[in-house]
Parts: sequence; C-alpha cells; structure tokens
Amino acid sequence: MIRVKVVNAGGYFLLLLSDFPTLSRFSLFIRRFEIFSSRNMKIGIVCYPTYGGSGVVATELGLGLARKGHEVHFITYRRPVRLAHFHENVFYHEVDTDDYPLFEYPPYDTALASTIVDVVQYQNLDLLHVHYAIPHAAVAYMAKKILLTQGHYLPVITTLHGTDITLVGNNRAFAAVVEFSINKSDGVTAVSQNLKDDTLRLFNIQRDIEVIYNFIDFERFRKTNKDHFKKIIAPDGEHILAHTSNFRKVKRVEDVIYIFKQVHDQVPSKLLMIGDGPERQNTERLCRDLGICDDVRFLGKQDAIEELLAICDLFIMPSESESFGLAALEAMACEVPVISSDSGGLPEVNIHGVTGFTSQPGKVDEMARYAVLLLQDKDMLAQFRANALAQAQRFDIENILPHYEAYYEEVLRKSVVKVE
Ligand code: GMT
Repeated sequence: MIRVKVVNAGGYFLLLLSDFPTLSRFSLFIRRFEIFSSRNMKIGIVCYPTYGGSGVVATELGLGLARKGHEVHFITYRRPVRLAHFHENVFYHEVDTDDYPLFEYPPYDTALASTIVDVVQYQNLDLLHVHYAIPHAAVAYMAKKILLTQGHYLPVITTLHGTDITLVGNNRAFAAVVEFSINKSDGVTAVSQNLKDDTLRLFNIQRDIEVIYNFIDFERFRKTNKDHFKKIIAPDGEHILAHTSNFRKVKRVEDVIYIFKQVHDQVPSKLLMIGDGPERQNTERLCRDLGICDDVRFLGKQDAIEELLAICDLFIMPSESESFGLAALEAMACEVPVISSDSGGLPEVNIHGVTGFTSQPGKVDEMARYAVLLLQDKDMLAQFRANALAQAQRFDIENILPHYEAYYEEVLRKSVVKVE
C-alpha cells in the first residue's frame, strides 16, 4: 500500500509519504502547489445538457468559473444549451455512445467513464465536479479507480440536485449505488438545506454534505422594460401570471390551470405556460375543458425567459416536490412574487408572506386565494415585488461562486491519497 498525504504547514504544502516511487506523483504535488498559489484550477464538469434544473446550474457554474480564470471542461452527451457560443477557458468533450445492435440500452455509463479518464489524463484536470448523482457519481468513482491505476488521483465532487435523491435515487433500483457513490465522493454538496436533510434521512451517509444554494445571474435575470410584449399579451392591462417547468408529473402542472381558473374568475388576467414535457397535452386539454384557452398561452421552450418574466405579476409553482426551485428564483430576480407549494427547499427560497405565499402541495383553493389577495392589493404587490428582488439577491452568482471555489480548494487541500 502506498500512502501520500498532502498537508498544509503554515502556508507551505508538504508531502508526508511512504513509498513515493514515481515522478508522476511528484508532479501531482507540484500541480497542487501551483493551484494554491495561483488559485486557478482545471475543472471537469459532468452534467445533463438539459434545458432546466441541474443542467443549467452546472453550465452557468462552469461559465462563471471560466470567467474567473479557471479552465473548465464540460463532459456531456450533448452540448448544453447555454454553451452555444465561444467562451475563453471553456472546453467541451462529447460522450459518444456508439450504437450496436446488441445494446437495447446504449452503454452511456461506460462511455462516460472512458471519456472522463481520457479528458483527465490529456487535459490534466485537477478535479471533477459531477452534477446529479445518477449515474454520474458512480461513473466518476469508476473513472477515479481507473486513473488511480495510472498514478493519477482525481478528487470528485458530487452535487445533489433533488430528484436524484427524492424521486429516483430513493428507488430501490438505484439506492445502493447512490448511497455508495455519495459516500465515496471526496466532496458532496446539496442545493438546499432541505435536500441535505432528505439525503441524510433516506440514506446511510458517512460523510459531511455542504449546502451550496442554487444561484442567479443578475446580468441576465433582471426586470427590463418589455412593455411592447405586455401590450401584445395583455392588451387591456390584465395581470400576467406565469409558470415555467419541464411539465413532468412532479410539477403538478394541472394545479396551475385550476389556480388560474379561480384567479381569472375574479381578476382580469392572462397566463403564460413556458416549457414543455409529458403533461403538456393533458394541461392544454384541461384549459379547453375549463373554457379559458383564450387567456392561456402555451409558449413551449423559450431561451429568453427573463424577457417574459419582465412583464409578469405572479409566478406559480405548485410542485409536489422541489429541492430548491430555480425557476422561482429566476422569477424573483425579475421582481415577480411567487405562489408556490411548501415542499422541499421551496420555503428556503420563497418566504411565506414576504416574497409570495406557500401552501401544502395540492391546496389549489388556498393558492388561488393568495394569488387574488396579492393581485387585488396594489401596495402589497409592490412590496412583495421589492421583497422578492431582495431575497433573490442573497442567491446572486457573485456570492455563491466563491463558495464553490472555496469548497473545491478545501477538497483539494484535504486530499489524502490512498492507493490500495
Ligand atoms: O425540476 C426538475 O425536474 C429538474 C431537476 C433537475 O435535476 O434538473 O431540477 C432539480 O434541480 C434544480 C437545480 O438544482 C432544482 O432547482 C430543482 O428544484 C430540482 N427539482 C426537483 O427537486 C423536482
């Protein structure tokens, strides 16, 4: 067994070692020393290249880190939506799962592990940050084991995003691997206190979990003047409500329509339904059944969500489960108060009676009452708008990014290399 320990001794990094045979291990030490003096790291990011949620957080985090001088390597099966332009310090490596008639399911995990090994070796990455535990944390563990046989120790940080713990991870089909790979990560973060608590409750976790909240980029998400949109969508000055999601069951999208029906009966209003997913057809049918189609617009996936939020008065998020609720934060950054459920981490974002209102999932009548209350009281609405913005500022990317950087450094510093 070879043990290598990097210790911080009054600002100097020393190696405590037994059997330290190769030059490659020495170069690891030199590299760590460089990092701590320059503070610039070479970071691999693995994520789903999706339109919302964890994919957006991972991409925005990588872009933010690159702006601060770090070299960021995205490793995904498709180019993330927000990586469409050239960015200095940003690199993209596609995971290629070759099709072969034998495979009923493409072996994504194997292809991803091989790509990670390849990128880490050739780009000399300092650490790997994987977003969404399934299967990324387990794949990272395998890549790390392969790299160890080549004398390269790769610290792995796993960020838990929500459904990887509460809906899917909790499922017996995945639980053992999720628990093992969380315990084997060098660092683990959760996007809310609630998600951390859920993880500790649902799994036997032997390590600490750091809460690092989702964040918002105010360069992009802020209220701008889009009166020309407002005139098109609400020509008679109606109030505008909005919902954004991936239209999955967990979002309770039909509740949005039931809430809007009650609001619409009492307050002249329009509803924007932004996004797409499996529940969209049912939801459109419900609008027809309730006779409110003329005042509900289904916009599908939109890139410039902030331009739509800029004209909204209320955001509706009645989710069954939500680890954080990034879409609610985006609305609040654009000064839009939120009517949401109180599930998961939502109460950490949307403060009841301050930035909006929260109710138990399914309490449609109560949510509708809160919405009407706010829309009918101009002063209260103005106050809640200001409160929403102030609360969103707590999650400014400028505050959250340094938290990630500090955590990366802590994980690197604590690196105790064990070769077994
Ligand atoms: O909400 C979704 O279904 C997408 C999901 C994901 O994994 O991409 O979002 C989760 O991660 C987001 C970013 O951390 C959180 O803001 C969402 O609350 C969380 N969704 C759920 O927990 C249902």
